[in-house]
Amino acid sequence: MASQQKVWMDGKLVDYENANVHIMTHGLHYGGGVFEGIRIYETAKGRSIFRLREHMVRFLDSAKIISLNIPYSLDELCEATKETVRANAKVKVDYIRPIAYFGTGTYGLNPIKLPTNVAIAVVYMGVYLGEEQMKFGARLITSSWEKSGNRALALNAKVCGHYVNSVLARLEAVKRGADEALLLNADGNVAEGTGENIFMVRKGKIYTTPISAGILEGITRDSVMRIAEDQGMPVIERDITRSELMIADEVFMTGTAAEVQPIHSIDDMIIGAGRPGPITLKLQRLFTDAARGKSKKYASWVDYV
Ligand code: PPE
Repeated sequence: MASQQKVWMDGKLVDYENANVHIMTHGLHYGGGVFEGIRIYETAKGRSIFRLREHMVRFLDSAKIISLNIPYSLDELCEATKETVRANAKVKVDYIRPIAYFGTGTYGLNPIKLPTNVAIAVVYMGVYLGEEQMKFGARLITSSWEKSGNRALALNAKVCGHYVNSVLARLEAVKRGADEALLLNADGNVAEGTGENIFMVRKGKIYTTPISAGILEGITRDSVMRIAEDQGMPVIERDITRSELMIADEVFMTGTAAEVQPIHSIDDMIIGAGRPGPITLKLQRLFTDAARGKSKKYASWVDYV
C-alpha cells in the first residue's frame, strides 16, 4: 500500500516511495551532509512546530561549517518545512527531519564541485527512550567510546558523519541492556548523550556541560536554560565529571527527540532518590507547556502551520 506521506526534495513534494538518493551520493559515502530534528506538537490551535527558525539557523550554520552551499534562504527553508507539515496533515507524524548533503557528479573526497541536495521529511518519533523511561527515568551507561574532540570534528555542527560516534555508543548501550549512553571527552569530562545534552542538579543548583566540552548546542538545552533562568535558577555551564553525576541529586537529558528525559541510573549507580526529582519535573512541565503553546511567555517558540 502506497503511503500518503510526502517528502520535500529540492523544491518539490514527492511521494515517500520516490524520495530516494543515488548510490554515488557523496554524503552517503563520506557523511558530508547536515541535518536537523524538529518536533511537531498537536495543540489546541492545530499542529505547531517548535522553534523552527532556530533549528533552520543551526541547519544553515552547520552547512556553512562544512562549506555546503544550501541554495535556499532561512525564510524559504522555514516555509518549505511548513509546506511539508501541511502536506502530511493526515499522516501521524511528530518530528521533522531536514537534511542537506553533497550530491553526485565527481568522485573522491573533494566535494567542491558537487551540487547540494536538500530534503525535508516527517516521521513519527513518539517518546524517544520509551514511556516507562520517561515516567521512571532512563538507565545510562558510560560508553567505552570517547566523544570525538574539537580538533577532529566541528561538533557544534550537526553533521551526518559525526553520528558514527553516537551510533557506536548507542549500540553499546543497547547491547548492555541500558537505554542510552553517556560519552566522555578526551579530558575525561562529561560531554553529552548520543543525541541529548545533559544536566545535573546538586544542592539546589543546576549545571550543564559547556560547548567547549564537545557538544551540540542544543535548542532544547537553550529552552530549558531560559525557563530555569526565568524561574530564578540560572543554569551554570561548566565541566562536569562522571563522578559528580554519581552523587548528583538529579540528572536529566534534553533533546528535540528526548525532550526533558529524567535519568534513573548511570552504570547501575542510582541517581538521587531513583526517581525523577522535583527540579527535573518542574522544568519538564514548563517545557512541555511551552512546546504545546500553553505558555504566553514562550509563545514566540511556537509556529502554527
Ligand atoms: N547532542 C546531540 C549529539 C544531538 O544529536 C542532539 C539532538 C542534542 C544534543 C540535542 O539538541 P536539540 O535537539 O537541539 O535540543 N539529537 C537529535 C537526533 C536524534 C536522533 O535519534 O536522530 C534530535 O533530538 O532531534
